[in-house]
Amino acid sequence: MQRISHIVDYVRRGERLTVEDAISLWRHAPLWLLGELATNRKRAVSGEVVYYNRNIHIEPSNICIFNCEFCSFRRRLGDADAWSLSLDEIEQRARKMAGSGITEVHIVGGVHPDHTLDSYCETIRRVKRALPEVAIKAYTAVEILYMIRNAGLSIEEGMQRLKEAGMESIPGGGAEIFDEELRAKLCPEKCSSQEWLEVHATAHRLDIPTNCTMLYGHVETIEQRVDHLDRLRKLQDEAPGFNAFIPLKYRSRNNRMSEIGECSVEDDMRTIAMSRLFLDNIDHIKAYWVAYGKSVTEMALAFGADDIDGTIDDSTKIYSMAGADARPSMSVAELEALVSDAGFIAVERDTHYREVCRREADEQYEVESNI
Ligand code: V47
Repeated sequence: MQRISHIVDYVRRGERLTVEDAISLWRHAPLWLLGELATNRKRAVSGEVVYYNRNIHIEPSNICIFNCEFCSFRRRLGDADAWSLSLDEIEQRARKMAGSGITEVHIVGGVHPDHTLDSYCETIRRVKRALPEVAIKAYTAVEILYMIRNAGLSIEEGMQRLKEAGMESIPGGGAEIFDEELRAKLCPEKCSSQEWLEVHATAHRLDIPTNCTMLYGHVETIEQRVDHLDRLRKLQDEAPGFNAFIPLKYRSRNNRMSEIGECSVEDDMRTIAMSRLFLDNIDHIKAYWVAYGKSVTEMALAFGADDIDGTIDDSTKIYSMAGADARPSMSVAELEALVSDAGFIAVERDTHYREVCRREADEQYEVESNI
């Protein structure tokens, strides 16, 4: 405990946690103390504010050439419940949302063997054509690497093409867990940790902001979690551009690791708090309500999270297929109530964490300059 109080003292002073001390704090600090420390850090970054957005996901296909142990979403070409949307269907889906006030479309799916860089770019253009005002957050590093390699381009060249097509930011998926030995067991076919980091570093150098994630609560150790956070923190020091970190709780239904079950809510809270404390150079920690459910998300706001994601409008299947809420959807009133019930002020943000100010009468919105 003496060692812990030394760590707590320097964390309170705002100094950077070392890897070794982060492991000790994670293991031994009482939960209430992690909540207090993380909330103080959160307040220094975003005050009393907790962000949400108005968004939908488009998942063009669940067909994937990879077969990760934890994935409940993936199907093989020809499976009865596989789907693949045509470009027209994607555009129609986007068009249905015209006038709804959404500010972001998150596009991500399986790595389909027939999709190419051109078809990925065309997907973005079609969504942009239907919803010109909306920001496109598209494709995990895993999808990006596959399409760019197949096109015979460098990461930078491929990314430029996606940017020209209208991709404004990149979501954080595909990071899973960086530890090479564990990654080889969980998702051996996926891009390496080094490659994932390289895609995000290249995006940052091209002024494309990205998010980052960690899949936790399966068979990884605390050391492997801290190692994962450490690699993200180093990248952000070298090539800043991560907007948000999203700890993704492993959900156990309908996949090959189901027998492991799910980690406790206490583990979720410790993970959120430690992410806030360790990642001193990433402003936003997102408690993704679709993965956690509403009550755990509300609790996460007492452990340093300052973002809960958005309205979703029943547009993503990744978590429902793994055992979470079957039809994820939240109204703006519900999102705002969740935040105010936790004692914070709900603020609608856009993809770049700028406050969205709406004029009630016509639902027009303006974005405030950087906050
Ligand atoms: O990379 C897959 C994870 C990720 C399971 O950037 C699972 O704003 C838990 O990255 N249990 C995709 N997780 C989702 C993602 C995401 C979601 C919301 C917002 C953002 C953002 C990014 O989902 C995958 C993988 O790590 N995943 N299967 C599972 N059974």
